Amino acid sequence: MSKRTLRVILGDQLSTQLAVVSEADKARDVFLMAEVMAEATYVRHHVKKIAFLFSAMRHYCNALRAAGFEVRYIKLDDMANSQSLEGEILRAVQALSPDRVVVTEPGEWRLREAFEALKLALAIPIDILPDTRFLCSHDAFNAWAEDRRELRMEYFYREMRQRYDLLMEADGKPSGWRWNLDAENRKPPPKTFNSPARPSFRKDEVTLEVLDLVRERFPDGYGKLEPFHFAVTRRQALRELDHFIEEILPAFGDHQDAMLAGEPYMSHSLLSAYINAGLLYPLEVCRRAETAYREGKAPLNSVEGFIRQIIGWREYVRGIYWRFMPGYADSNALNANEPLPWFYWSGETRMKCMHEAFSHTLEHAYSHHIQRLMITGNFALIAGIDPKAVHDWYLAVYADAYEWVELPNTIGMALHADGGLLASKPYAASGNYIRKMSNFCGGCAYDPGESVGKKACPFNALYWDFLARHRDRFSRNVRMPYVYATWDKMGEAKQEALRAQARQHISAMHSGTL
Ligand code: FAD
Ligand code: DLZ
Ligand code: SF4
Repeated sequence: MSKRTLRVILGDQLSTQLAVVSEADKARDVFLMAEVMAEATYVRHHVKKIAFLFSAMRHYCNALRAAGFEVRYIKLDDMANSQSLEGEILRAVQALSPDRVVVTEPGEWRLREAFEALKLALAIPIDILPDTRFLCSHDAFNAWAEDRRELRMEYFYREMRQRYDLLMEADGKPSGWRWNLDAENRKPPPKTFNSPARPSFRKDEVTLEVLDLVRERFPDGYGKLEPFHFAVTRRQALRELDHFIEEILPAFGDHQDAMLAGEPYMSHSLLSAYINAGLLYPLEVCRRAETAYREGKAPLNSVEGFIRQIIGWREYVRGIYWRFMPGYADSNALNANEPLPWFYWSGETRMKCMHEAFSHTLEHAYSHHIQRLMITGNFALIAGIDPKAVHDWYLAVYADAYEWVELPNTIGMALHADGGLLASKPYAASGNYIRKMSNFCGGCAYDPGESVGKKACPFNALYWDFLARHRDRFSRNVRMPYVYATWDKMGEAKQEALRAQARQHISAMHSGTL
């Protein structure tokens, strides 16, 4: 009897380039894919995220079958479904008697632990293969990080540019003679913004069935299920990529940090959910952007900024996650203990900037980076909200959220809870930053120019109170002395008024009236 391998594909591993697929033997091997409640409920996922993944999984299964592979696909409602991935692997092994199990390394620590434990429970070998979609392996990241006093993304990024020959010239210099054009990408929002319609895809029978399933099984799920515009196949995701490269990329850089009411996307790509689930490859996306630059179709500040997010930040946060887990998840360097206010889930707050970010999130399972970092993340940072609760929220509400990428962004970048391992300076900002970078304040119940009193913008007093609370830690930071000089110049009476105002904001936050 020839040997038979059970090949497991998780919901965010929908890539034919992975060895688990490319090395499969059509005549003997069998794939396993399973929709399970354990994955659908370990946080309160946005219902669009569940529907996107289930529909993409079912389409991927159909493509494998059409290519002649055998797939054991377990639907959420299948009677015998054990409702966990480990349970489904055990059931498949019993039913199919393979000689070994092969799985690509999962993107979350908890699942890798579970699969390691399975090795002991199974009488046959289980091989956990590296996830080769990433451009920097664990070994390569650890070699880079070893012996460095500080793990700064910028230096990691420059090495990645050279390794993958992206935006490099024949003389070995970076295109445009600069590695990083971020300074050109912080423009305030334009007075008029032309937002091109984004692609929307026809819902076929597979997607319609999944939408019915999600509606029925997750009636109290977070967020709005419809309208549902997501691409659910590689072909559709490639159309989304084409559209971004041709219509949006040229303006990506200029508007990267800007925010406008009613504009959830600005000039961002919306590609993260597809890249993370495996429908697009990070390198192909970067090469397409580089080609647009070489052909004169997109300026360097846009293309460099975009590529940096992918081969820089994306690979770097993944390296940080695996290097510092499992302890990283418990980081709370600033000793932040406030419970997450309910308005993160309901979206109901008088703060227009927060309300705007929450409504994009509820509606689209998306908000762009600056809203995640400088609005909802910044508020959680300066209000001192418990990092674990904030992490659970970010992991739940975005269609692109998996722990390997979400946790370092939340714990490290937004909350500074890792004590500055990832970001040298906390991303704390007052209402003035939000006023400058958005048009939100005009429609707000609060006034960004006021720091105390009834109309005082909550970001102002909370910002100063945050800096005062953590003076010992931050005053030593070379990038912070001017803010402490401003605080000192205020004098004691003003400082006390700001502290009292911050306490009022925190109690309004708890009572749901902020
Ligand atoms: P664009 O702005 O168009 O960027 C292009 C691509 O670069 C993205 O598709 C993404 O693949 C990559 N990228 C950009 N910034 C980052 C970053 N900081 N880290 C990793 N990749 C990046 N991103 C996720 O993919 N999943 C998450 O769960 C997630 N959680 C976040 C939580 C917080 C608190 C913060 C501050 C950021 C988080 N990010 C996360 C990073 C970033 O906000 C999203 O990748 C981005 O908003 C996705 O939208 P886009 O595809 O339009 O991105
Ligand atoms: C996020 C998710 C959801 C909602 N459901 C499933 C599922 O039913 N089956 C599955 O294989 N994967 C699912 N996923 C993705 C996994 O949670 C993901 O593979 C891990 O979080 C590791 O990144
Ligand atoms: Fe946000 Fe303050 Fe502006 Fe209101 S005034 S939108 S709370 S920054």
